Amino acid sequence: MKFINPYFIAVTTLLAVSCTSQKETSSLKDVYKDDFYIGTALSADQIEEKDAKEDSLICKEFNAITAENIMKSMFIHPQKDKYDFALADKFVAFGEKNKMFIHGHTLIWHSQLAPWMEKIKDSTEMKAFMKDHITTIVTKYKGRINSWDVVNEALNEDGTLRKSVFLNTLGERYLVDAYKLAAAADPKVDLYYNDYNLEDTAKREGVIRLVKKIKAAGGKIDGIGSQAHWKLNSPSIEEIEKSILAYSALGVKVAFTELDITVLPNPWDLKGADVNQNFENNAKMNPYPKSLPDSVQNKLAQRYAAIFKLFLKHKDKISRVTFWGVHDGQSWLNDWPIKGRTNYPLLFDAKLQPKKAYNSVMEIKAVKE
Ligand code: 9MR
Repeated sequence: MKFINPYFIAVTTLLAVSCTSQKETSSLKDVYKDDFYIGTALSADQIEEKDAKEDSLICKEFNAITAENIMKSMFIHPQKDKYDFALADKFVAFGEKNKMFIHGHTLIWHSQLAPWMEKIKDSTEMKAFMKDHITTIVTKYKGRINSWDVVNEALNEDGTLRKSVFLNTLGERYLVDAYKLAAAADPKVDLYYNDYNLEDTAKREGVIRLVKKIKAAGGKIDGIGSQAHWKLNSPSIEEIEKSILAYSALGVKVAFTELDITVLPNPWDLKGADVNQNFENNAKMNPYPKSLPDSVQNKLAQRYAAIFKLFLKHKDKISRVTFWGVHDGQSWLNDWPIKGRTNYPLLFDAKLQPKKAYNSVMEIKAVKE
């Protein structure tokens, strides 16, 4: 963890209204305190502390935060000559006030770009954009943000490079450039590559090639973030373990950065399902609109227990495990890949109550590792 000035602790303790009254029962962050950070993604409302109950749950259970959306390019850099740091400032202040590990998400991502960025046509313009964007944002929070997703989702499923506006204008040198620019702006901050499906063989090989290339070209990369948007039955524990071992063998940290587990049917898994079909309001695709049956709660709890057992086995390699949201009600999985469903992917339900999955994650720490 970073050095924290005692004066800062004294001042922030006075300001820390939401977290000070939080002792009583144990929590995720307490039971895993010697293993890895336990994080959550925060919505704009949570950053603005709009709901006191959510706020105290966040403070009680988590010691790391990621902004779910507000640091993405379209929000933080809406126009070429205009940055909007209002919510990002609040996010960082929230983390500091509550002495949390603060993760920045994300600097270079093909998605959620501001419209003006989509129009960048040539390498000169793109080089100038990357230099300004990365340097301005990383410098602004230098020494305050602990790690950054420098590049997000640069790979296709087969491990080749995604044809993004960055690749199209600069070629693959954009990757090394991004890491060099970030390291130049804050030499001490940890720099991550973040992506999903990183447990699939082809993509895993792609990440390994990418990290080796960045290092060989003199870029600084400190970690790999596996987003971990997983299902009840996949990826297998063996595939997850293979990835942890392969990534840490590269000499970088491994983080699980957006963990959630869908319990709903995926249209693309259904035999013969036509992905163009409109699944909205289809009861088959939204089987638990009111509550999750015990049988599925149990499956989710077992899946989370198996995953955390594996994480504990490799705690020396894992820096952080972050859930993609605090509670089921806010999860992006209620709207993807089909809008308006009711999903149950996290440890707390929409009423902020701990689920069986929460108990199972807590209980495995009670059993001797
Ligand atoms: O959870 C985020 C959701 O609210 C946004 O609408 C969406 C926009 O692309 O991004 C979601 O978060 C994504 C994250 O930034 C990157 N990895 C995948 C996440 C889920 O889509």
